[in-house]
Amino acid sequence: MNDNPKVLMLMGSKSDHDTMNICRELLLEFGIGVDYRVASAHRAPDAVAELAKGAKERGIKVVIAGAGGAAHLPGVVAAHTPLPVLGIPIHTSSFNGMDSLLSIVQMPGGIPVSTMAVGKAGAKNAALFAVEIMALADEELDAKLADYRAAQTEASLNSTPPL
Ligand code: RP5
Repeated sequence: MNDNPKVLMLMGSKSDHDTMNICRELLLEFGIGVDYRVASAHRAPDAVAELAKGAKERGIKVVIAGAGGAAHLPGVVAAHTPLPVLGIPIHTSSFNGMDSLLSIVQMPGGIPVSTMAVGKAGAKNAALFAVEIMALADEELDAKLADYRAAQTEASLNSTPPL
């Protein structure tokens, strides 16, 4: 939990933490407060609805939801809030995350969820996507994002193939 969270991060199970924490840590690097919780759409549906319904009023700007398998959490959250919802499909041992991906991506028209890549790349990109959204109205954050991108480009150009 954080004093002034701008991003609400929900995951279906504590078993999603290793992936979701990549996102949390990157948001914290950008100085963005995060409310980080387990809230399962199936095991605790009323709590999920309550968190989603109250998010905007308490100053949350973006919701990031990660789930695996029958991954209904991002869609259920989106049904209860007008805030942008980013979905992270957790990698699964049963179907390599294809189950999570299809559960999150195929939303009915009218209730959008922005679906990230499966697994750790998706967690990283969810953080960056949230930063991009918030940077539209925050010049300081916009400058941090530009620095991040420049450093990433430099690191990429300076890297060499491991021959
Ligand atoms: C989903 O079921 C969770 O998001 C998790 O990825 C998956 C398995 O949960 P556990 O059985 O490990 O708690 O709801």
